[in-house]
Amino acid sequence: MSKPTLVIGNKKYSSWSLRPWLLLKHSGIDFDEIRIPLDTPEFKEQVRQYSGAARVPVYIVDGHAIWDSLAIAESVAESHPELWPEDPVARAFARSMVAEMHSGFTALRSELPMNCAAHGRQIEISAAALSDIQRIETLWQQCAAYHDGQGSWLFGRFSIADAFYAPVVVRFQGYNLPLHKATRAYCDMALQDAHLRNWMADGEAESEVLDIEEAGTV
Ligand SMILES: N[C@@H](CCC(=O)N[C@@H](CS)C(=O)NCC(=O)O)C(=O)O
Repeated sequence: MSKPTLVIGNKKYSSWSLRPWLLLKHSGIDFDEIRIPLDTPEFKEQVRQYSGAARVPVYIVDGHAIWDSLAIAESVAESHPELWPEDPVARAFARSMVAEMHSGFTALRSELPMNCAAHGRQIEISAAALSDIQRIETLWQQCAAYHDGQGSWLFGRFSIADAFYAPVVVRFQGYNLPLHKATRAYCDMALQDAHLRNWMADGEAESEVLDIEEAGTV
């Protein structure tokens, strides 16, 4: 059997690519990476070789493509059930907040692009983006009720919820935002994670600059 492959976009900007990449790393799965830079004339043609949806990420296992970050996460969790909290109530909460991330937070996502090269930038945000941030802070606080007592991630051990909110951690360190102490503590812990640090370092080293993803002032 060949090694699985994850097709990703720019590490600097591709928040949807970061999610499966991080959970694969935390699962100890050995995989190859194919990086297709976003926003180029060739992007669609290149990514269509792997998925008709023409978006990254795409995960290829035994020649079969799994596209969309949530489908990849659920597929990986079939052989790595520890990626979800063990307790069914905690697991349902984790699944709900992952689904909410996957389908929502549009103001946050459009006004505060994930940018691994941004650190503490000044930015003006709308009431809608502030409301998204407050909702995320509430969710993170609510996770404490389901903590398994084993670590500092949202549910204790690292889970798909941490992978799905990792781009939010990158955003929260990228822009100067009014955040609760508990939010900062979770972000500081996550930013110490060796895998997330590697991704961010690779992203920061990338030479492409996409104006549409650049927000805030240094
Ligand atoms: N729902 C998809 C979203 C994937 C997505 O929008 N990926 C972006 C990069 S972060 C992309 O491929 N953009 C290129 C395009 O839409 O042309 C997922 O969860 O994987």
